[in-house]
Amino acid sequence: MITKGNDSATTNSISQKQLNKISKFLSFVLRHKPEAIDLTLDSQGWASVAELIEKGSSKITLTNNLIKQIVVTNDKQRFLLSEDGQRIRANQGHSIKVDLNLQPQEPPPLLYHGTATRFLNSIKQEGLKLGQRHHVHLSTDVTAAMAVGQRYGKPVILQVASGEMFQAEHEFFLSENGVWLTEHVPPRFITTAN
Ligand code: HQG
Repeated sequence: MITKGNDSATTNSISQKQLNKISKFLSFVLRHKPEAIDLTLDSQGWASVAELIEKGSSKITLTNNLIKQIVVTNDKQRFLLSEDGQRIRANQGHSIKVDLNLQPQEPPPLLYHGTATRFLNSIKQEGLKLGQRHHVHLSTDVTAAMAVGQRYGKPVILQVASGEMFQAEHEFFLSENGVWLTEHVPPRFITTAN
C-alpha cells in the first residue's frame, strides 16, 4: 500500500522532511530537468550516481548512502538503482523523453484515477489526456488514487474499464513501481466511483 510522506525512516539523524526534500530534488532532475545541474541522462533515463552527487552539490548535499536510503524507503518507490549501484533513474513520471523499455501488458479489469472535481467536466468531454508526463497514470487501488487526486483539490475517484480498453486494443504498461500507464482514456471507459 502507498502512504504519503510518513515512512519511519529517520535514521542517521536525517529527518523525513530532509529525505522528502532530496526525493523532490531527485524527481526534478531525473524526470524533468537534468539540465538544471548539467546532468546527463542516457536514452533510458539513467544518470551516473557519482555525477549526480558532484553536480547536485551546488543545490543539495547528497551521498551514496543517502541516495540508497531514498531509493529503498521512498514512499512510492520512485527511483531505481542499477545492480552495480553506479546508476540511478526514475521509475516513471518523466516529462522529458526517455525510453523505459516498458512492454505492453494486459491490465486488471478495473483501474482507478484520482483527480480533482474541478477537472471532471473536461475529463467527461475529452477523457483522461496526457499532461506533461508520458502517460496517464492509473492505480490498482482506490486509496492510492485518492492520494493522487488530493494533490489538486477536492478529490474524486474515476473508475476506468481497463479490461474493456484492452479488448479495444488500447496499450497498457506497468511501471517498475506498480503504476499502470496508458496514453489516453476515452470518456466511454470512465465512470465516477465515489
Ligand atoms: C488531469 C504523482 C482536465 C488529471 C502522483 C490530473 C501520481 C485532466 C492532471 C503521478 C484531463 C495531470 C501522476 C482533461 C487528465 N481535462 N484535466 N481532459 N485529463 N487531467 O500530475 O495522475 O509524486 O500529470 O486527472 O501521485 O495527477 O510524481 O498526473 O489531475 O502517481 O511520483 O490532469 O504523479 O506521483 O496531472 O499524477 P499529473 P496525476 P509522483
